Amino acid sequence: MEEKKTLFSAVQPSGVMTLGNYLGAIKNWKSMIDDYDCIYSIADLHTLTVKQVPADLRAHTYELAALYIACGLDPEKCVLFVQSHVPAHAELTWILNTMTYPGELQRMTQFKDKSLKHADNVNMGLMDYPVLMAADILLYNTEVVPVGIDQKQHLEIARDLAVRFNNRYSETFKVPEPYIGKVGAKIMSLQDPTKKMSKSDENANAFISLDDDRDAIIRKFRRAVTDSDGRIIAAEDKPGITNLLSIYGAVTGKTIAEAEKEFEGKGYGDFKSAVGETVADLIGPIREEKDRILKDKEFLDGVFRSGAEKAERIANKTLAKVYRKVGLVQRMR
Ligand code: ATP
Ligand code: LTN
Repeated sequence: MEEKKTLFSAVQPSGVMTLGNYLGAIKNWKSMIDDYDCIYSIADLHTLTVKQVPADLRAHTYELAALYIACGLDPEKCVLFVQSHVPAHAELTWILNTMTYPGELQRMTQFKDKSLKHADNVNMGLMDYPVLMAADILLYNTEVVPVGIDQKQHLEIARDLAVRFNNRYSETFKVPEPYIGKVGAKIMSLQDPTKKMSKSDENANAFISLDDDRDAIIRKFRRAVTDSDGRIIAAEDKPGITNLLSIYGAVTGKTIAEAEKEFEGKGYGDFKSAVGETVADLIGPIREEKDRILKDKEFLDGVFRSGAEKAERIANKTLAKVYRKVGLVQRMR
């Protein structure tokens, strides 16, 4: 049998996932499980780059795991683990840090945005975020990384570091490719459709959380900021309507053109309600399943344990190879 390619991705447990995270990332992950060796992580070390309430971080980690499984990521069919449970991630980050230049990290859009947003806590970890992400990916000989469009720049760093290491020490890492879905790669805020929908937005009306109930979802869509032109078409000067059309398309599998046709002649009110209903139908069952799984902490701890064991086996092999190549003396057992 032909060997499957390895796929790696992760989400930070920085809050409850949004519709943006789902449509931009997780939805694609499920459909790739049969075709790739899939490794999905909960990037808790990344989350520490902005201030966290410790108890909330712990709760969000279990929540995200339950959500992964509720979204169809069967832990029997993929490796599902918590990043901090596999020390090799932090260890490879150190080695990669010695070959990364501050300028490469300072020009990252996310670093600039988050530095402004968290001006009281611009720490080394925030700047080093893409190097830890590169370590995540490179430890597993990953070939494909499904992410939303906002992560493309970070993936470039991972590629550059892989090539740099290979050139300096001989072929070691595979050079990973991003996989960015055709629809839903960038879902915008419902309150400011020129900004991406983000789970850390201080205005809860700006995002749909996968924890929102039916009423909240429909209310948020009814309040979504649009324009006053009245036509339901996608256009550059109509970011609000365009965003709603692409959400509708991503959820139903219809193209934007098909969605435009469906709502031709309808008013914005009806259109917004229809999008809200469709999204509520999608999220309701996922939320219920997540809540059911979340009650069983023992099950989740078991998933974490076996996930970390499987991940560690691959990661430690890569790390040992890296340590050897850079000239560190092997520890005797
Ligand atoms: P935070 O608000 O804490 O920065 P976030 O909501 O941006 O977090 P991440 O955990 O950084 O979410 O991202 C998880 C995945 O979801 C990534 O693959 C990212 O590209 C994708 N993603 C995040 N926001 C969107 C969005 N609005 N549309 C599409 N994909 C998104
Ligand atoms: N930075 C990513 C989360 C993440 C990730 C990764 C994604 C951490 N490590 C490795 C892909 C591969 C984000 O989506 N904000």
